[in-house]
Amino acid sequence: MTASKTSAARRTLLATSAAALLTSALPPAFAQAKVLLRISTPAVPDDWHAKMWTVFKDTLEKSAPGEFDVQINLNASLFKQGAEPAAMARGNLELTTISAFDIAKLVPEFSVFTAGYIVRDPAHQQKVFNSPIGTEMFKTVAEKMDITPLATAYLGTRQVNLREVRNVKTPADLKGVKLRMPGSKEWLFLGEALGVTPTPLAFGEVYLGLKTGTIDGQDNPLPTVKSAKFYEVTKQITMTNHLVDGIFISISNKVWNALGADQKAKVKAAAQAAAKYNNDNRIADEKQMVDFFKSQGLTVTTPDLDAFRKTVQTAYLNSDYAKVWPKGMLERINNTR
Ligand code: KDO
Repeated sequence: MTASKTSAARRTLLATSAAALLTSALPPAFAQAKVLLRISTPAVPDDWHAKMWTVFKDTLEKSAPGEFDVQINLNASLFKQGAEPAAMARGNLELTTISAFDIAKLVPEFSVFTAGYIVRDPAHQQKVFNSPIGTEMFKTVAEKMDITPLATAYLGTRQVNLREVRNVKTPADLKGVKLRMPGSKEWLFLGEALGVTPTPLAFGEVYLGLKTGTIDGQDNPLPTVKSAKFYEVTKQITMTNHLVDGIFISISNKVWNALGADQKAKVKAAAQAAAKYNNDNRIADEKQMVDFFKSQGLTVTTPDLDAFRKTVQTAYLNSDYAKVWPKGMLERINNTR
């Protein structure tokens, strides 16, 4: 071996052992690629179900330092509202919140949770989804949609929010009102059941629609009416309480199935911490929000709730949706206390 070849070999050896030293000095997570968790949601930054993703990220960073690369995308900036399940199926998205309406498109029996006046309140919602009902329904979701629901977040109780003051006592009083609903037939049916003329529009376009008058109103829980600033462009909130709405923090099975048992437990715990943060804050907020809207000059009215309940429930029970609800499911939900 010539002198120059010997010193080149020595340099290579030195470099290799330095790299080996560096690698062995690093925690194992840095030696491997981080697991990418891209999140997409239409939620606005000020909303609790947007802020909860930071809780998810921080919780996971504490329990599994350096193992996950959590990327939060709000305002539907990555995928438009409702397009998330398809993006997950294509492998372009790992995590999102899915509504019962999005699930019902692919798992028709889930439409029982899109029906008005079935889930009674946030506590009932948690009990239902943490009971065997949730386990069974989520199993079907995992099989048919290739996603795993990790936690149930309370979106809030949906109310009717109108541009102009109107005397609304019963569903008949909403006849002809162009009420914006998210754009799928399951959502539009909820609008029909309420007695309005449902008008599909993406969440991000609602503020302008209300401002310009292309729609007469929209329905959402009070915390969303505040965070998306719909109160600036509307004059009335009618407290119909028509849907105790839930969204499900869900992960694509493509990434879920590749995780170890320990990682799965940590991701699930982070999702549950995020949901709890959202739920506690939304529930507290809803309690004191009527005063806020009144202070902003809105009229807040209470309609004949029995009339709304009866009309909406009858519409669902007579619909094709009810035909595919699992036998006895409605009774089981009602009997969950
Ligand atoms: C909405 O578009 O009205 C809705 O409330 C529907 C929900 O399922 C959810 O998508 C929510 O918007 C967004 O997260 C924005 O708050």
